[in-house]
Amino acid sequence: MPHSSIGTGLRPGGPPAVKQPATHASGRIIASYGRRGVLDPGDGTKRRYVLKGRRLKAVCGDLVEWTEQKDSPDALVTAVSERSNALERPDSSGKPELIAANLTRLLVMLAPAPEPDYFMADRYLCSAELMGATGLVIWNKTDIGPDIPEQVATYEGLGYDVLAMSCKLNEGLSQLENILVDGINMLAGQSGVGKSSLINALVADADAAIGELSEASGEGRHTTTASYMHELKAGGQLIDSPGVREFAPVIRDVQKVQAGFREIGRLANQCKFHNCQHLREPDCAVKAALEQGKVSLRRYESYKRLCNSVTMLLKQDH
Ligand SMILES: Nc1nc2c(ncn2[C@@H]2O[C@H](COP(=O)(O)OP(=O)(O)OP(=O)(O)O)[C@@H](O)[C@H]2O)c(=O)[nH]1
Ligand SMILES: [Mg+2]
Ligand SMILES: [Zn+2]
Repeated sequence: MPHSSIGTGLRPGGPPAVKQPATHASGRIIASYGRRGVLDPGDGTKRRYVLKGRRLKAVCGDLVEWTEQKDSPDALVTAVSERSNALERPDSSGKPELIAANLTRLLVMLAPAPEPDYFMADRYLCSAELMGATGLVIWNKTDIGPDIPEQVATYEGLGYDVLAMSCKLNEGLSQLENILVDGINMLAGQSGVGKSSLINALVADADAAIGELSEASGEGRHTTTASYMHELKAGGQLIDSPGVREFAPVIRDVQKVQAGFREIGRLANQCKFHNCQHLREPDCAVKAALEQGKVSLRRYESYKRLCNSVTMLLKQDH
């Protein structure tokens, strides 16, 4: 190869040399909206990306491969690695829609205000069980409601970690930081419970990151409109997500709902019928435990509501 051709952009007799794209590099998706988003290449920078091809789907937490593009500064995502788990919800037509992937923990935040929607909390915890992520409950705003309500204490009784804190008073945050240090954590909960406030407290430059995101997506700044994965000061990642009222786990089989309610799943093998749904069957261990006060009536109501919505979804399919 003649030395003189280097740097001229021309090879004698051949087509113009193009800057050789970097071979495939890996990265982690930290924000996604449609075909575009932001990824972390792992070198302390952030890159905007676009997905290659119609079939690829990427969400927060996904590990991807990407290359440089000739005609754009944006990275081109060419492949998404196999996910260890995925958080999904049904879209408006009932089809599963991916929300986040590769989660270590799913944190459900509740507060004295807005009034807690325990059914929503149960649905998130059900998803955590089914996808194999650790479910955790956060009781925020202890400055306005210091006592953990009985319904929240119920989660503790089931073996979930329950953490009380106040973002406003900066109380209880370091305990949470210590739990989140390893892995990818996702924060879920009703609009207004304080998810973004917690992110602001635990992340060094959350505002900057959110600013970047709204710039790239054209959305406003305050109520969270898209998921964003933040790097925590103390280590670990935390995904902030918009408060969605209609969140539900994607379940296509009523028999599977009980696997998301650990106290119900545990009792199932003591029922008379192996396929007992714990609704109207005789000699049901779950109903017996309910009568003895060993299973919370509210949790059981959540279980029934979820069974009903799965049944409705299945009817829609036909
Ligand atoms: N009193 C009190 N208010 C809080 C606390 N944490 C957050 N807030 C307030 O609650 C309101 C909502 O907080 P956000 O952090 O925006 O709530 P969010 O969960 O991100 O809401 P969405 O983005 O809409 O889902 C704000 O006015 C916060 O200042 C707290 O510990 N105590
Ligand atoms: Mg928010
Ligand atoms: Zn039963």
